[in-house]
Amino acid sequence: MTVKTIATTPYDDQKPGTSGLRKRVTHFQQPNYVENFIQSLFDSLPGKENMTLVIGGDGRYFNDTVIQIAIRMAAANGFGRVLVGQGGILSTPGASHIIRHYGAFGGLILSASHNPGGPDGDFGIKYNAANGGPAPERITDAVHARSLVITEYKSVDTPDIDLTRKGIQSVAGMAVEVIDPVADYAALMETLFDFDAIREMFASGFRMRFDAMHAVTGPYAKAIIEGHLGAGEGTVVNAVPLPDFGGGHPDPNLVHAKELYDLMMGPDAPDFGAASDGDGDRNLVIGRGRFVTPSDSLAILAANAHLAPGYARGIVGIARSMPTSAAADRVAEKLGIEMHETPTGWKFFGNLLDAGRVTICGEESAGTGSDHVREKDGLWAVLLWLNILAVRKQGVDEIVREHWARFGRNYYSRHDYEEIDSGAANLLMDDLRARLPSLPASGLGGREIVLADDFAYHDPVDGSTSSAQGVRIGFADGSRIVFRLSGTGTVGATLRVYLERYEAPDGAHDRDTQDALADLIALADSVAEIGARTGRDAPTVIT
Ligand code: VG1
Ligand code: CO
Repeated sequence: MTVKTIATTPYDDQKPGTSGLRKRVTHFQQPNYVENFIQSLFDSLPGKENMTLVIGGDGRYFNDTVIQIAIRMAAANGFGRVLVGQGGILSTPGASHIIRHYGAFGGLILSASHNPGGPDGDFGIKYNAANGGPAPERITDAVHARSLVITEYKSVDTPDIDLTRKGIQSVAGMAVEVIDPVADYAALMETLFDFDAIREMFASGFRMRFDAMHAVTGPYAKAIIEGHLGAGEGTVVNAVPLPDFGGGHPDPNLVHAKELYDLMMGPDAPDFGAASDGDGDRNLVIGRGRFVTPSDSLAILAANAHLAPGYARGIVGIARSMPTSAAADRVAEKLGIEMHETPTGWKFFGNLLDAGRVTICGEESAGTGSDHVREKDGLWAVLLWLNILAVRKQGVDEIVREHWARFGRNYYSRHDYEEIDSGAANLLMDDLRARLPSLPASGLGGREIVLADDFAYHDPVDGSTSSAQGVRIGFADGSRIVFRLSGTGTVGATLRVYLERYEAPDGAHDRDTQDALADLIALADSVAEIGARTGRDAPTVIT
């Protein structure tokens, strides 16, 4: 094998964010931009020689180009084997499972998740370690440091491999195996859930719609929900992954999955509606006439997980990201199990899962998952819901209401201000942080303040500290406002404001969410001067 060493010059903007390196496709297309990042990563991975690397992505534009580059560079950098999904396809949770299942050294997942695709859309590269989870900050910091000083990268001169053909091919002596992206994942799901019970539910007339949003979950959902579980053909819509997601925005929220939402709220609603995002790690769950907020979904799944065979012995603990509502905390309290609050991003759950401290994790951004992989898993959440519905033989709305009656309801909403000026956004956060110590002792808007800080996380497993993870202002009545800047946006800055209010089990659970949060929304604007500093009089997206 002849390894070529090619001279390059560093870029100064290759710092991985919440979920890998994410930029416009055109940005990635700059000379050596991809090569620099991958070489910086490989340079930061001691012990990779002769090991297995998993590669796959969500099928978006530029996916196959980067896969070919990555395969050649893996060969030149001494990897022993590459496993790549057929057609270049691997969902994020699918890749996590493949890494674990085959004992790989790690994996490259090519995705910008829910961001739009196509030549003018976004692209991204994430690295997951041997546990199947997103690289911890220790690795991403090393990659960033390396990217600032890199002078050369390594590759080999070989033709592209045929990604359509399953089986083993060779690239400069390194074995490249093209694998079925779905089969191993489907087999894993079958070990966790009662497929017979769910099959029976479908056979007795239960109807569902799953919107794959022309993204990576299509083939997985078709094979599992229509194939294994016998839901009628056509249950999974928009099932073929397209390079530009059909021009849509593969974000399963009430804005971008509006068609599904409207169907579920209308007279012809099936029993259950669900959707997933670009790379398959997020989920949207809607019952007939009832949208389930991701924070509630986490709590309900945790409270009912024991109904699925994979969790029949109960769960050992729950973790949620800091901005996620405290609904799950009440479940953990009742079950008498550990509860952890981590910074935003799945990488912070890895240590807790590896150490066996928690079984179920979730984020307010529609991510839920368990210790079966080390990523959030959209289809997993949908299948767990189906399993619960099959066992409880109740509708989604009824289950949600019973949950509130038992644990109380956490009214919850996130307000995003997208593409605002980065300078103004940073200044807003800096000034807010600086003002925290001088917030009036009497409280805000008649509410007594019990907590005002910039969240810092102390990992109980490895002892590391991650600071500046978001400003939180907590009130005595259990309500809370959180402010943070997104780490996944690609243009300007995105300010996220998270609002939450607790209503006890015997309280009013039927209020409109924005109404129930109205005074907190006004308070958030006045304390952070959002309108004045961003020039916006309303959020871009409300979820
Ligand atoms: C967002 C979400 C966060 C999620 C991350 C990656 O990050 O808020 O909860 O983990 O996206 O999800 P941020 O920094 O923009 O708030 V995905 O589905 O893009 O891998
Ligand atoms: Co995603």
